[in-house]
Amino acid sequence: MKPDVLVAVTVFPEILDKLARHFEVTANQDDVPWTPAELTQQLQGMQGAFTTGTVRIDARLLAACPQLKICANMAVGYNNFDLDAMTAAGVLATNTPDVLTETTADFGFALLMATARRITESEHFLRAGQWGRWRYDLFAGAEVHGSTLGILGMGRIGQGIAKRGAHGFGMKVIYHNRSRLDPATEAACGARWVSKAELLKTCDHLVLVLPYSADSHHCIGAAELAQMKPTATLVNIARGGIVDDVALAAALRAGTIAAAGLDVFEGEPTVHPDLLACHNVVLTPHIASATLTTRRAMAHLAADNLIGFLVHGQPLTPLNPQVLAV
Ligand code: 8YV
Repeated sequence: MKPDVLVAVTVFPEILDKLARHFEVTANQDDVPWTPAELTQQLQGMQGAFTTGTVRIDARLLAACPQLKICANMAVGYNNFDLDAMTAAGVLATNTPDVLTETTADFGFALLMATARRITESEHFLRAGQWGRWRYDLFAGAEVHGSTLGILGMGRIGQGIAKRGAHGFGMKVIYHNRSRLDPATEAACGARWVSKAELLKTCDHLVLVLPYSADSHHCIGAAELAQMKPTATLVNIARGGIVDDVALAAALRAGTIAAAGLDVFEGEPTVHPDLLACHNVVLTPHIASATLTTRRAMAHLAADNLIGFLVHGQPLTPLNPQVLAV
């Protein structure tokens, strides 16, 4: 008998075909937003779940779904998983590292450029018919090449952004991370480790690429923004909640920093009205990994984790491999 698998979000049809070769598949191709109770209901009898960052897996759900063996996230971030609860319940968690690194780093850089050079703000001005004449300071932004790029969090995506900045744009790259990179990797990234305080006060552009956790919650708030240069830009492609959005909007209004580029938000898809009211912020709907090639690769990796584990006993990218040893 084929194991039962729930695909909790809409995916490429080819992924459903692939999964159907191994599993009895229940899909959510209409993208119905399930409440936790509805998700629990849908998961009854399922051994596997295909999830993304919007699907919360916690202790209460796990207790109600004792037959569940694996949740395969189509995302590298996994703060939607209570990993400790999953491990305690013997449920394997997997994510999709590596396949999105370069695409997400490209987007981080695109957001930095758009923010520093005021691209969307000037487009809105033009579309609104406000462009009357050339002016020497019309939408004058911040220099990117040769400036100082700060990176908070220095995993694979952070390193990709560092390389783009150092080698493509001749930027001085500084970073802060709990653990320092080894000297060879630092050299390859053209990056130098500094304290968080030095990072905040020195950089011209700060990109956030750290995972969300209780430790990183609001790690950029009013106090941190106040340490930055008034000409600085802030880019968040990591997770909502890492930045205090209300404090950021206040800083953007007050000119504490010059501009921000945000792909992620606290409480998304709702965006705080204070941010929507700011002209000096570029806002995108959590699309840093969104090229069809990369999203396809992520979806295949998540599906391959389900097949690898439920059919062959061997997942590709487990987050809690201790579950396999039991
Ligand atoms: C995903 C992401 O598209 O991989 C991640 O962690 O943030 C994005 O690439 C998103 O999480 C899907 O929910």
